[in-house]
Amino acid sequence: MKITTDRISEFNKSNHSSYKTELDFLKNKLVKKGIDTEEIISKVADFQVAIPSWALGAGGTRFGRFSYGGEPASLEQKLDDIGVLHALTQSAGAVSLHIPWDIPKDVKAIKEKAQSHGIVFDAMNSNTFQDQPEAKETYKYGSLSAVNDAPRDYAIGHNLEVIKIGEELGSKSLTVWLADGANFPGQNNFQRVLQNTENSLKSIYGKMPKDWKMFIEYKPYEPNFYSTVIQDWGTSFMLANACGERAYTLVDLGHHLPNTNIEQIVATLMLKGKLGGFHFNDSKYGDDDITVGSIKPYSLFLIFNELVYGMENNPQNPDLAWMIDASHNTKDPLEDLLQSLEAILIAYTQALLVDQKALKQAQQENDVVTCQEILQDAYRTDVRPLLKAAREKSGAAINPLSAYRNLEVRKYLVKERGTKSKATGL
Ligand code: PSV
Ligand code: MN
Ligand code: MN
Repeated sequence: MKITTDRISEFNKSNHSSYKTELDFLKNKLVKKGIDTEEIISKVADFQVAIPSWALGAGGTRFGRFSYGGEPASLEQKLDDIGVLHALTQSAGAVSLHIPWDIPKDVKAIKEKAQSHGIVFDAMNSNTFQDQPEAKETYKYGSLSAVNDAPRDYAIGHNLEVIKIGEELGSKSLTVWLADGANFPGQNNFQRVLQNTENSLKSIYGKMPKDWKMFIEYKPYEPNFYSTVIQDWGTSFMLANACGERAYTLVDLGHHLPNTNIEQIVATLMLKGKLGGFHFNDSKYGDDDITVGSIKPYSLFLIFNELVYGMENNPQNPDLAWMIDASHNTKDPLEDLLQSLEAILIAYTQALLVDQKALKQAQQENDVVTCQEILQDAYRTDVRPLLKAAREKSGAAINPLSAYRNLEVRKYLVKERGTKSKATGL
C-alpha cells in the first residue's frame, strides 16, 4: 500500500482549522519567553527514528503469539509497512534489520524497495541468542562469552556475516546484544566470560569496515536470571573503550532495574563521547518493550533533556542512532509505532523548550526550586501543536494516527496478506 502525498494533503486540509488556532496560541506564549518556535519546528521535523524489523508484527512472548492480521511475511512487506509509517510521519525514514530474521534474498530489489519509501538502513542487529535450524554450534551456554572455542568462533563469524550483509545494504553500524549469562551461581567464572566477551568483540571490531560503528547493548537480566555478562552501562562502556574509538554504548530504556536514573547514565556517556545508540520503549517492571511514554513520560522527558543538552554541548559524542525497540501482543503494531513516534517527538520538543540559560543560572545560585520549576514548566507544556506544524512542514499527516485509521490501512493489509500471516520477531 502506497500512501501518496495527495492523500495526505487532502487529509490535512480537513484537519487544519482547529490546529492553527492552537498553534498561534502556543507560539504567542513561547515567543514571550524568547523561544524561537520556528527553530524548534525545524528540529522536530528533521528528527528521524529507525523502526526495527521485528516490531511490525504482533509481539511475541514465550507464552503465545496472536497475529493481528495483515502482518508482513517478508522483508519487502516489512519495508512497505515502514513506508506507511514514514509517509504518515516523515520521521521513520530508517529500518534496523535483524539477522537471520531478515536476510535479503535479492539485495538489489530490497535496496530499491527501501529507496522507493525513502528508507535507509540503520544499525544491523546480530542474533546469537537463538539456535537456527541449520546451526553448527549451540549458544545454549553462551555465544561471544562461551568457554568453548567452537561456539565463540561461530558467534564471531555470525557477527562478521551480519556486517557483510549490512555493507551490501549501505548500513554503517552493528548492534550487539548478548543474552549470555548464567542462571545459577557458580555456573560462570565472571572474569573468564567477561574476558572472552572482550576478546570476541575486539576481533569483530578489528574486522569491521573503517567507517562502521559498533554499538554494545547492556541488560541486567533476562533471559538469564542470575547474571548477565554485559549487565550494565559500566560494563558496556568498558568493553567499548577496550574495542576502540568507533565502539559505543547503546542505551535501551527497558534494560534497567526499576528506578535506575537513566538520564544520569545518558549524561555521563555523552560527556565521555561514548553514547552511540538509543532504543526507545517503556516498562513497568523490566524489559517490557511497551509503547514509548506509556508508563513514565516524565522520565522520558528528563532523559531527553540530557540528550538535548548533550547534543548541544558534547561535540565529542557522535550523532545518535535512534531506534524504537518495542514489541507486544495486543495492539495493531503500526498504530503502536505511531504512538511511540508521537511520544518520542513530544518528549524531544518539551526538552527543546527547557530554558538552558536560566537553568544554568539557577543551578549556579543553588536555587533548587527554580531549577525544578524550569524543567516542569517545559514538561507541562502541551507541545502537540508544534508537532503538527513540524509534520505539516515535512509533508506528513498532521495527525498520523487518525490518518492511518481514516485511510483504513490495516483493513487493506489484511485483505492483501490475509489474517494469519506472521512476521518474524521477538
Ligand atoms: C532483547 O532484550 C532485545 O529486546 C534487545 O533490546 C535487542 O535490542 C533486541 O532484543 C533485538 O535483538
Ligand atoms: Mn534493544
Ligand atoms: Mn530488550
